[in-house]
This record gives sequence, C-alpha cells and structure tokens, in this order.
Amino acid sequence: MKTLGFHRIVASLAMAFSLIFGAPIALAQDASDAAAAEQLESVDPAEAADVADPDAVSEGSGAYTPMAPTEGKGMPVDAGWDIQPQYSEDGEFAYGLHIGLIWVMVVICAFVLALMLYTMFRFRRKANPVPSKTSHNTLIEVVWTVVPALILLAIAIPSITLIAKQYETPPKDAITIKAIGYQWYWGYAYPDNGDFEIISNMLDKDEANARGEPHQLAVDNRMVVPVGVPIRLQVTAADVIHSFAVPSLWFKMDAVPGRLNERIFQVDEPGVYYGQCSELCGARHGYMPIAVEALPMDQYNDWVLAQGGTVAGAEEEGVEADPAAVPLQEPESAEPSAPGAGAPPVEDATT
Ligand SMILES: [Cu+2]
Repeated sequence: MKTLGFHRIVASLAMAFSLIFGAPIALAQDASDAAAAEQLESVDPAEAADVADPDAVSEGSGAYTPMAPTEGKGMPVDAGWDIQPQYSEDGEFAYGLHIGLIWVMVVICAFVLALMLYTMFRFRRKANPVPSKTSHNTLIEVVWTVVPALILLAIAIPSITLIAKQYETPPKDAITIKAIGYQWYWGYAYPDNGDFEIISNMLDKDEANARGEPHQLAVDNRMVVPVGVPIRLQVTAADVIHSFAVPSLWFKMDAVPGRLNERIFQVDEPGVYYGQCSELCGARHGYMPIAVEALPMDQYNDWVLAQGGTVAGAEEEGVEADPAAVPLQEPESAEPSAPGAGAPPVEDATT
C-alpha cells in the first residue's frame, strides 16, 4: 500500500513537471511555426501568379467573361465541418454513403453503450454477491458473429458501387480534357478541341479580391468544362507528382510524370468550383489552386473558339477560330532553376 502511494506521488510530480515545462516549449514552437509560416507567406505567392504574362493570354472573341462564383458553392466556408456540398453524380452518391455510414455508426455505438450500461447496472457487485460462472452461450456467439458480418456485407455493396462508378469508362464520345501539373501551376489541354493549352496561375490577394473570388483559390485562367456531359479527364504532370483535386466535384487524382491517369468527370450544374494541388510538390505547393468553371455546351464552345480552339462540326457551320487567339504562353516551370524546370519561355523576336 505504501509503495502504491509513493508511485502516485512520483506520477503526479512528473505530470506537474511536464505541464509546467511543456507549455512554454509548446508555445515557443507555436511562435516559431508562425514565424516560419509568415516567412513562407512573404516568399511571394504573388510572384507565382505573375509568372504567366497576362498580356500573352488570348484576348478572345469577347464571347466569354469569367463567371462570378457563388458564395459557399464549390468552395470551403468559414468554420465548415462537413464535406463540401456535391455537384456531381458520384459526389452525391458518395455523400449519401457518408451520411448513411454515420447513422450505422451511431446506431451501433448507441446499442453497445446501452448494453454496457445495462450490464454494469444489472450485474453490479451489490446485486450479485455471488458472480455467475457462465462462460459460453452458443446462440449469442453466433448472433454476434453473423450480425456484424451482415452489416459489413451491407456496407460493402454501396461502397463497391461507389468505386465502380468512379472508375466507369467514359463513353466514346466524351470530350477529353487533360490537366497537367507543373511546378507550380496547372495547365489544361483540350485535345478534342484543337489541342490548345491553358496555363492557370494563382491570382494574388488584391486581384482575387477585385474579382470577388476567394484568395488562394482564384486563378487567372480557369479550366472551363461543359456542364452535364461526361468528360474524360486525364491527369498527368511535367516535373514532379502533383494531385488534381476538387472537393465539391468528388475528384482527386494523382498527377504523375510519365503517366496518364484517367477518370470520368461530370458536373451537374454551371458554376465555379475550386480545388487545390493535393500532393506535396515543392515550395509553392500551396500556391497552385484549381478553378473549374462549368458552362452550358454552347457557351463552352464559344469559350473554346475564343481560345483559338476548334469545335466539332464547326467547319460545316462555317464557324472559324481566330488563329491570332492562340495562347502564346509556353507551359514551362514557373521557377527557372527549379528541379524539373524546362527551358525558360523564349520571347518572340518579332514582337
Ligand atoms: Cu502540385
């Protein structure tokens, strides 16, 4: 009994010691973390956005003006704690599964808690001076093995369905769009629309505010997609591994150099949907956001033509793309000396 008391004293002293000396250490660490974050912030998120020369971007036919985002749609919200509202079929299905699973967990936890409380009360020492020696009950053992197995089986059905839906092969006539990760920005190529490529850099704080868009999510040139039709989205990278992720569209896929990852991508309704690179890819990993703008097919076609691209069937209708509208940007790394960076963009001597 005496040694137990001694142990308790030692344990309490150790706890007090760690509380007293642990707190200042933790505070100091917080401060240094904050300093580091500030330093990183001051590196130049704006510079990243300035890399692509805005003058080099195609003027277009004027048929396209970037859509204003809807507050809370396709973007994170302050103090949000749930998955972002979903705007794709897969996303809605997955969200339903997520909520369903939470209820399964609630029911199981409540049932187990109730059983435990009942057992604790019913078989407490006072009411049972002579404890029961029962050790086996075949029926109960079969039930508590079979029922959880059935629950798991029931969960597996929608779960495997979700995986299958996510990797459904896009239909043959699906429009192909390619997202390419660069250090540290995104490129969007449109092989079915004349194979032009859009270079997408983050806007700095002032520009984002001026456009009424969320800072560190807004970009100069968005990835524009048609709404309501299946898209074959191919994801790859030019230098290191990135990850193309848009939470509200239930899409996340690694962008691996030398590989073409592909998944069906479909947006239910027009809007602007934001995402971020989700694979640590270097110093400005946090400054290469994704902005997807979904437009009705005719407006998408107008946008394609404005970028100097081609639209299927356009020749018959006599619609011709403006060859002068081809973007002049070179999809090279934003940082000349960065590992994996290509040759710096060459200035056109004729201009
Ligand atoms: Cu990245």
